[in-house]
Amino acid sequence: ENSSPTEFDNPIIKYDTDDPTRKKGDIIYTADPAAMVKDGTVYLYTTHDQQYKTGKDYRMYDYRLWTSTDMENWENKGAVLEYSDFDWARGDEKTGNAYAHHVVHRKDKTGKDRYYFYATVEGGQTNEAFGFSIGVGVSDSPDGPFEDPRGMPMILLEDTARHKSHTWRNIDPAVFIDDDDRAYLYWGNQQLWWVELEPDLIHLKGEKYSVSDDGTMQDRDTSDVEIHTVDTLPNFEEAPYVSKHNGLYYLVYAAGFPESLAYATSKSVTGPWEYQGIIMEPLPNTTTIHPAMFDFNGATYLAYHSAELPGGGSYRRSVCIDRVYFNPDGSIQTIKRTFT
Ligand code: FUB
Repeated sequence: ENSSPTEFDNPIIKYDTDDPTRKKGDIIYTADPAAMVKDGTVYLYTTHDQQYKTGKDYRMYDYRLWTSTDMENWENKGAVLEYSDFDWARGDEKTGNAYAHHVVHRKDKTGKDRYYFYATVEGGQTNEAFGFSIGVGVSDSPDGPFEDPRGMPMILLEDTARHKSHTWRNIDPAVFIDDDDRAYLYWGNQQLWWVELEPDLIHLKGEKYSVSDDGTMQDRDTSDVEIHTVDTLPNFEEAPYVSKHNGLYYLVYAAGFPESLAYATSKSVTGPWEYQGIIMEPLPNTTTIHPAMFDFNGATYLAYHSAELPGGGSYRRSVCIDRVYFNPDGSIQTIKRTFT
């Protein structure tokens, strides 16, 4: 219990430097936390808000990594992936391109560690349409570099055209690997979708394709891929995150707008998901909240973002962490925010 803090110096990420003489200009705005735990270390991957103070939309170019072994001290590992690392990404210095992401780890058949970075990036549509796609980068190190083994996105506008047809519907990937080693990708804005992944974690189950000389895919065909929807989550807005605690599956998500934090539970990773309620109300200065729920050293934590640093706002957010406490029936208590 000593190693599981109950209060946090929120927001936990404030500066883009470890130099103790830091200045106001060293403030970094981070959002959309995704946690990966491995060998006694928490790897917290965040997006990076680079909007000017008065800007009216997201400007996001790279993904940042912060690591901790005690949940109190965070080491700044810098940018580990940029939107332009995807050849198919589209954007320029005026547009934001790197939305929320998720990172998982698995050993390959030879026992080698592999890290899979699922990212939301604009571009890569088959018909040159504007819109967000979900792509994947793979690395043998948690801090990258991540390389795109597909050469094209995993999820395109055409895959979800039947529901909620706006161009930012395919955002916010969350991958969960179940105890039987089967893996699932969840994502969506205003509609939650999920699909099973192939054991290689880079193809959708049932996806057909041929491979070109450089090993990347071409002629992608997803007509045999089963894309499921989850329709039991009231006010589902975005940012799904699936985890398992004490034998029960939890799906936390951003609900409504401005966003609250809601959750559902299930006995199976494929649902049905039973709505359980709101555990955090909208936060100061930001319309979004983007949760990640994870275990570390025997305790459960919630990472999310507020916008409470000087100059903060909906496009200049800050990652926070607080503890999650379960009731005996598995329900989650309202999250108590802490500031040390
Ligand atoms: O950070 C950009 C977008 O805002 C994310 O993809 C959403 O989850 C919301 O936090």
